Amino acid sequence: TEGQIIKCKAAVAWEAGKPLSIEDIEVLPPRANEVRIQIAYTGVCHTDAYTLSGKDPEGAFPIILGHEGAGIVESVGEGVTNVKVGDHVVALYTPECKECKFCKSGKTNLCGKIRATQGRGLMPDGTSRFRCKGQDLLHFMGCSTFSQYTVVADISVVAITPEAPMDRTCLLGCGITTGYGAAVVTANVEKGSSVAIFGAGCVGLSVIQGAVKNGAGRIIVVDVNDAKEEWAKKFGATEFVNPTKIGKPIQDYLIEITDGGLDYTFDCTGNVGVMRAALEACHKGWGQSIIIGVAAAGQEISTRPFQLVTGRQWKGCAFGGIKGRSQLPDLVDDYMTGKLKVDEFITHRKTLPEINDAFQVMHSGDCIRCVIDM
Ligand code: NAD
Ligand code: AHE
Ligand code: ZN
Repeated sequence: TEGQIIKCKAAVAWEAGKPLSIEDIEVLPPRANEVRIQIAYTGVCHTDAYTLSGKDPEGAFPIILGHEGAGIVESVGEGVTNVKVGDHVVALYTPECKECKFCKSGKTNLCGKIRATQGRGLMPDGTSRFRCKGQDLLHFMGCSTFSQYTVVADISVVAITPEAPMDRTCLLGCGITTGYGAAVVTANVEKGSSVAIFGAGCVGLSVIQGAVKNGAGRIIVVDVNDAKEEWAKKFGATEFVNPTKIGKPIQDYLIEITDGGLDYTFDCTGNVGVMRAALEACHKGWGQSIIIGVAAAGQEISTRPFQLVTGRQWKGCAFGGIKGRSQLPDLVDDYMTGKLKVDEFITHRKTLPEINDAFQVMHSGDCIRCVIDM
């Protein structure tokens, strides 16, 4: 199939707010510095639902969504040296070119090389590799894993050990890595410190896992869904609070029970009111609040500047601050040696024709991650 157009199935989002439709599509061969991947499994992340809803300012249609995928390299374009045909890979929505100002800064995992075209749903040369019914389809977050075959930039892919089961490693493409990295890399939670995590979905549970790894003392989980208490405790949370059942603002409650506030707080909800509460629940003088949740277009955060004047810090991260090509293989190894939980996050499994059901269960509240067998 090298150098040829591949015909396969993909879940196409023709317009905002409508279910995906399974279509026969054409996937063009990879051009220079591009990689064509046969996707084996993909997770469905809350961000896919967010963009499908039409609330993402960068969301455009028709598009092939999905950014949490693992698969096998089918062919590579000219000049590709980091992966080869047959490699088992994870797609990276946060690429790593290792040569731009961002990559060389040592201060961020964001890479600037292809961000502009990625945001417009195009390959780095400004064109698409997907065709359906006579028209081009857009790429999503440089990944488009809701297709049996996809094409990505070579800097947007990392090879991992073929021993690792791809129906698990796909989840390292977003949710698990994001929360774990936010605790371990972005916050770098110290031993004995106190942590509060708002929202116990895949991302929040992964923050717990990172906080446990770094030896945090108190790990308090805040969620409006009582069913998340059991989940939170299973991952190592020491306490659970339902903010609707305490009769006062959650930040006041947390400050009371922690003698002045938390060392670290994390927003894993995407709700700007929660983000404010998370910042204000931080300890005066040093508490840090990390925003992970993605808020809808037009939403803004606010607090009294006095909160920052008195030493609280507001931060945020994408993909947990993890550099995909440099650091993801180590996370996969941690999974293989039993040091990183992954299997525990999978509550549902579906096939590609059932992908709309995955969006349904995601909104139901009892789904942590649904893995799609492509
Ligand atoms: P999820 O829907 O599975 O989990 C969200 C949790 O928050 C749920 O348990 C829900 O009950 C809880 N919640 C909702 N409102 C709440 C409130 N007011 N107070 C407390 N808890 C509340 O979602 P997820 O897949 O874990 O993703 C979480 C967020 O992170 C989403 O906004 C997603 O778009 C974003 N995200 C960001 C990145 C990144 O790189 N920054 C990566 C992945 C996901
Ligand atoms: N396009 C949106 C922002 C969406 C967003 O923040 N995406 C995160 C990843 S969420 C993964 O589930 C991200 O990586 N952001 C950094 C980046 O460069 O996009 C908007 O508001 O425009
Ligand atoms: Zn995601």
